[in-house]
Amino acid sequence: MGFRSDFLWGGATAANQCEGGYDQGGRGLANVDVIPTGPDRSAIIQGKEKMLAFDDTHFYPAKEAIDMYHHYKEDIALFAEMGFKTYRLSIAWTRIFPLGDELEPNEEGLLFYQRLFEECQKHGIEPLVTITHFDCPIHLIKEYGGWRNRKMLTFYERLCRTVFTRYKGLVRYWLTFNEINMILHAPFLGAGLCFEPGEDEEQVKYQAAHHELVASAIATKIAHEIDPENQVGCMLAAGSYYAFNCNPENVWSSRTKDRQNYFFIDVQARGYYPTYALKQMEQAGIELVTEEKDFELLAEHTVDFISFSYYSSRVAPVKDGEQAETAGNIFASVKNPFLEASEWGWQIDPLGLRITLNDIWDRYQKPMFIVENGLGAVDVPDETGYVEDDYRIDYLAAHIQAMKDAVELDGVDLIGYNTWGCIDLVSAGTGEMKKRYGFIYVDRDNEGNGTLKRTKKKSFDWYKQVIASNGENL
Ligand code: P53
Repeated sequence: MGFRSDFLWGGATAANQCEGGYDQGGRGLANVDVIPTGPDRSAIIQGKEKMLAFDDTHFYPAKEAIDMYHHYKEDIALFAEMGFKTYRLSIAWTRIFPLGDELEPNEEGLLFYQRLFEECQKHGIEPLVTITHFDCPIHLIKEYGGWRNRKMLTFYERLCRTVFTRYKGLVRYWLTFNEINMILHAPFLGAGLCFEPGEDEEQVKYQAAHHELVASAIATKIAHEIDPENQVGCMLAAGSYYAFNCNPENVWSSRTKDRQNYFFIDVQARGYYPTYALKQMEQAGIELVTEEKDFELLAEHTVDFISFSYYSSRVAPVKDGEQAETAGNIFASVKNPFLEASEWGWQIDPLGLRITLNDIWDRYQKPMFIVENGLGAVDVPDETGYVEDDYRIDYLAAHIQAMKDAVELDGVDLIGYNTWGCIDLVSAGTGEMKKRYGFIYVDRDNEGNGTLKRTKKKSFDWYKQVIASNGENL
């Protein structure tokens, strides 16, 4: 009983939130570089305000981040010390194709990840690589409008072919798009979309989504052709919706909200547009421009496994609508009175993870991989830099227990678990450093001050023994 013996314990990061070195090694600029901290961030992420270059009045945390570009050996050694079986990271598109539409890749960028993967291999760590984690080259946004343009398929295919070929034998696990449903909530992050005034945003978002879905199928096809050992997954920002109460209207509302997110995974896992989505688009007047071969690609190249992030369950909007909303999350949710929340207002619900695992398993019957989970909190180090983060241990222990229940009591097929931000990094939602998830403290603050020194937190040794006991000692 318990987790499978080859269970993939580990942690996750994304290039733009940890690497820094934004102008090193011939790297080009991406959307994620030019998103500042502060009050303008949210409108930019949603594509409602345009920022496609740096200005003097904002702070851009991704430029240096935690400088993993220069610290990766030290950081991977620390992951290995915890016993990581896997490390999820993303490649920065603009390190490999600085503009995005070149015919030839940038060798220096390719070499950077080659060395990083070799470092993983040296420590017996299996990399899990997200091909795009919210990044889109700025040039492709300016020149083509990001994923609204069908030409993105060609550029993405070239990126995939390049990395699958180059890293054959070093990488076997791939994710095509991070949190693909995020395109609906944060379209500048999800697809490099900036909207023009008066534009039909839903039309643009679903057209871009279609392009990403087809691109994902093409990536899956090529990955399998280049190396039959390759395993390709989709990636959902998950967290099942609850109905606020048993009013059938509210139950229906929660079903509708779940489907909005599952739509993407339905296509990637089953290979066709679900009927409810076709009907909803028709009713909303959304007309997709598609090609015949798109549907063949979708049908023939479904994903090998389903990966997802889970931070919280959600509560669907209420018909008679007097209920308070939770704070601090791109996903709007009605506040659940039965749950406590993090300092950022994200509600904490371990049983919700068991529910979500069961929902996804029942829906797809494909192996699942939790690739993000964790608690963003303010850590206060003592004079030596040590953080006693019992609150983080409590959160993770409760979620691992819930996941164990789903495996042992419900029989879901789960292949791995990665905590988010296993080393402190820049928050995607807010751009803060203060919102920390790591087992490893990084000395850097919201304004970019600090020595970048890495220090193990209390949770470091705790997670080490969780892995060593294959999840038995929580
Ligand atoms: P931060 C919102 C809701 C669910 C997942 O988020 C989200 C977000 C974005 O805020 O994104 C994922 O850093 C994402 C990571 C991100 C992580 O959640 O805002 O894949 O890039 O850092 C946590 O606390």
